[in-house]
Amino acid sequence: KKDSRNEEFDAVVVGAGIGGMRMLHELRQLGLSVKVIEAAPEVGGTWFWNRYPGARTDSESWVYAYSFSKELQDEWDWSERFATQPEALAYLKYVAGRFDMRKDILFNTRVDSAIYDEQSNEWTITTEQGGTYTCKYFIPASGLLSLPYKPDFKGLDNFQGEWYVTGNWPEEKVDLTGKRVAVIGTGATAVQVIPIVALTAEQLTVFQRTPNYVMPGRNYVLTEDERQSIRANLDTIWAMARQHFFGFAMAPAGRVMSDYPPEEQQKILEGGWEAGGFRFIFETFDDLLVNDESNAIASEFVRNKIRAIVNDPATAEMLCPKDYPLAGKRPPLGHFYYETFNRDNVSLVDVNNNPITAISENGVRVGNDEYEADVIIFATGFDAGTGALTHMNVQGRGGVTLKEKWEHGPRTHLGIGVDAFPNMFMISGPQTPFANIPVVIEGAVEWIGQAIKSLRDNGLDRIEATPEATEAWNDHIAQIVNATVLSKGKRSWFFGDNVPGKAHASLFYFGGAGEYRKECLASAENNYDGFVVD
Ligand code: NA7
Repeated sequence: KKDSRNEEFDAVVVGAGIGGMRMLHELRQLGLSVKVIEAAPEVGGTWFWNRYPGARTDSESWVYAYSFSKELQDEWDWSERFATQPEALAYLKYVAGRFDMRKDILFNTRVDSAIYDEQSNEWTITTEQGGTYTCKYFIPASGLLSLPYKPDFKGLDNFQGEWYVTGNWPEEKVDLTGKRVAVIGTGATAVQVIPIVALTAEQLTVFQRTPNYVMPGRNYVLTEDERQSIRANLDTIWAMARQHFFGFAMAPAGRVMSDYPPEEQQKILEGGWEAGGFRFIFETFDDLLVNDESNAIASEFVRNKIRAIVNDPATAEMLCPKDYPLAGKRPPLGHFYYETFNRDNVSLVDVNNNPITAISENGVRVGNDEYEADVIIFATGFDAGTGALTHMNVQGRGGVTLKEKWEHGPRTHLGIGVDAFPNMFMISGPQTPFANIPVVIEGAVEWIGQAIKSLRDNGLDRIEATPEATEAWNDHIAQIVNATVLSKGKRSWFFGDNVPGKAHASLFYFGGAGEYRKECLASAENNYDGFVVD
């Protein structure tokens, strides 16, 4: 059934995940009329689609949440240190109900195009379902990791078994009991999938191209005492998270590696390893991401842990990353990940030098070898940062599209605006920080809300990034990332290197979420420096 509505709003937001929902709330507070357009039948974004076994947050649950409402924080209890996908989704559904959001969300609707008209200074959004919506402010909150990437292996059509993509996992339960399962990929997603699938599958074969430095998650159930203590300290927790480089409620370690003798270094690293999660990186030494020697010591520490955990020495060596530093790729959090390779029903296949050549009728083909499987799970990542945006037909002034504009990598100012795209504000757009996402989102949403309010209060109706500011932001981003180990990874999706043909460019601002917030506020305080407002 075609939806031939033509409706007008102050703002159209794309996506009802963490970003779109939060934006809706902010704009309503300002009294704007808003329509949120969402492809799924429910809110949740990432947490709606990524229902694969083992999916959970890698941020501690109490900071993987909204901070805008004291009541909401009082009402909600997290049950574990790292929330499971069902719990993260339940939270977002609760928020949608609590703030009566669904009445402004159009579900099961996918945006096809968003076109700016200079004469009317309006955006026209069309959907695949045939609807047309005009608005002044176009706000994509379409996600930084929302368009799954699946390699184009030949032969998949002939595969006799079932296959799944983790980022688009079916709502119905997938029963893997007694099946021979192949998992392709060993990124943050696969690292969550593998230990859970291993528990029920008859046989699990993992195809690894690049090994990762997997940090132990050390998840636990929160006790009532812990929950009360978190609640009592929320102001401090959020203040810490807003200042932290990656948006976590962690304080700097206050020390660097070279100030300590080797035995002390190992003791401190051991403490971080025991603390679990990203605390190994952020609470041990402050120079792991910027000093090659410090990083090398921490990287070797992780390799030695892998060697100690994994019984078979050949498998252990295969699991050890050797040709790039810790944090050169996004480090996954594991929940008994390395231990899983000690199970009799789990095997690891190195496809770095011998790539997967095809999917056959019976399984995965690597050169002349065939690995039989009843089920193949593609945990092969996302077209990160820009993918969701360039796959919509977004046209700015003069008909230029985001896709054309970003052919050689994204160009934005503050990751929020793009020159030639007036009144478009991106949430979690490329060139914003990659960090604990809700913290980054809330900062962006507040900034966008203030910008719109400021336009309105001053009788203005257009804001647009300047080309000069856009180039400067791009240079700034490149300079920062080159001073860190993040630029020394292999096929890192931080740089678009995981998708064949995608331009190599930093998709994120790695100067720290706290610094980023300051840069955004400085622009606003300086009459929206870097933007033309008229
Ligand atoms: P990632 O981190 O991009 O992982 C994808 C994995 O798939 C990675 O191990 C890839 O190996 C592997 N891959 C991709 N293409 C192939 C081919 N052709 N052959 C073999 N292996 C392949 O995605 P995730 O979903 O795990 O994580 C993304 C983020 O989402 C995560 O960090 C969280 O922030 C949420 P490669 O490393 O490219 O050699």
